[in-house]
Amino acid sequence: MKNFQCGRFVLDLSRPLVMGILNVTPDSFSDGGRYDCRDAAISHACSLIAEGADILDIGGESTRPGAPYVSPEQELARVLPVLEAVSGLGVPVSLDTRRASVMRAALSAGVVDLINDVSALEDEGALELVARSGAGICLMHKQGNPGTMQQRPEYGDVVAEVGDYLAARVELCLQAGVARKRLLADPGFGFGKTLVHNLALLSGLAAIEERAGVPLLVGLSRKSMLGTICSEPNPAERLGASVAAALEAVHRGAKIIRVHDVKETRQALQLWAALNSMTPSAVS
Ligand code: 7PM
Repeated sequence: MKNFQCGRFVLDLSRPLVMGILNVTPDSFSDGGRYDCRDAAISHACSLIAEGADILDIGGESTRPGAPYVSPEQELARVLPVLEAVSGLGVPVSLDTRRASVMRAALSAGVVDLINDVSALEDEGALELVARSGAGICLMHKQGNPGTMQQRPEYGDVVAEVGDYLAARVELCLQAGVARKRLLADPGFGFGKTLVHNLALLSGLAAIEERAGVPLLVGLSRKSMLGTICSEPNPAERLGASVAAALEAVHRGAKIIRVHDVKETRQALQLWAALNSMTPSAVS
């Protein structure tokens, strides 16, 4: 049985887990400012938990191309009150940040269990800092930087390159003293990838997990690749595609799915688990 250790929690990865997205950025692309104040964020957190979220992911800096600059002070001022309020709800709390200073403040306040970093702890000092904590770590791949990364993404073999990068980041963490059971890897759908790259990564998830040597967390929820495939410009109208993508990711080996729509994703996973628990003869 595979366990993932993060902060105060040990999570059993023998069934897929759902990470619920709680954005506290007023400019975030699909929750468009609805949860930018503390009380609204807390009530959203409670609904996500009631819907069955296994982890809450909280971020204060939008990584959307062209998003306005958020200073480290602003980012911390947004996320810290929410982290403090939700860290007592009985569910592991993940902090989506790229900044070592934000990580340091949240870790020393004792209000986060998992650091979810779209730049895989590349910020100066981040690796050492998080290694010394007991927090879990999600290492994500991206090519380029949020402002420009979708302009001209280029790869030779995208599955091999993403796998190699994640394996190298995992190795650095291990060398810094992080136990393997504290690590997750994420191919970073949409972060410097074309539709063709994203589809290759989804089909290649098993190879990426094998190369990274740690369980995979995957985020496809409402992403623009789904909008492209389904001709749906509005992210909030991509629920069907998001649920289908989550199922496919789990089928290909993802252990944690990062989603906006917890209830619907859980239902689909429950149905899928029931079908897969039957023997072929029982199904027919
Ligand atoms: C604007 C553009 C707002 C993009 C939000 C996003 C991931 C993540 C994000 C992911 C992990 C989103 C992204 N995506 N962390 N943070 N994996 N680990 O679509 O795919 O939610 S932000």
